[in-house]
Amino acid sequence: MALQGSLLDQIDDVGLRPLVGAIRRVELTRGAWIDLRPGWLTGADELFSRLSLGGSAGVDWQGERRQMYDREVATPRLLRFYHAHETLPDPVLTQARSALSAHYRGELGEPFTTAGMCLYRDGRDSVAWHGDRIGRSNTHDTMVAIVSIGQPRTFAMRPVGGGASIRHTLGHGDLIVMGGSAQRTWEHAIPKSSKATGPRISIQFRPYDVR
Ligand SMILES: O=C(O)CCC(=O)C(=O)O
Repeated sequence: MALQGSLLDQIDDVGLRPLVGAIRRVELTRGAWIDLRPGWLTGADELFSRLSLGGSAGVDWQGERRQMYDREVATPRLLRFYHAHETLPDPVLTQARSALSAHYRGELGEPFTTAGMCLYRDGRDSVAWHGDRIGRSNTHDTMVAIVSIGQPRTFAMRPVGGGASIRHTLGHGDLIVMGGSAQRTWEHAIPKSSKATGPRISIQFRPYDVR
């Protein structure tokens, strides 16, 4: 997988910039909101290299299959889900989870615990419109925080039941947090791209029993 690096990433060690004072909140409809913190993670290209290695040095990426009408097809992205008790594949991800838990403690009332990871190998990899509605997020407000590294991809959101979609281009260490009712009243997707597109990894931090 060829990653075209960002100049900014090349001059930074892997780490985190501050959250306080650097987050922009966008209120959506029906009690949903997003927080945006571009370039939160520094050294994103270096982290990408570490995580995209297979085997013991990186992440044991797994393909998934799903039933589509009468045939089984491969899900178009690779995945690895880290349960709360598992060690995350890089110390900076543990720091990121702690920093998010500390920053949102008052508003969320509980820590982020799990880390879902997705590898989009090129523009053909994608995820269709959905809300993260397994568990308490099906009935309660919550937060899902996503850090994107690698090539930027469109992160699209639209209201459930219809309405204009919004789009943000996320990669190279950008953070988006979906909050309030966003998992119930809005949907999100990473659309396919017909342009030449390098690989992207997203890391999603969620509280217990939200998926
Ligand atoms: O890759 C992303 O940023 C979104 C991932 C996502 O929506 C999911 O895995 O539920």
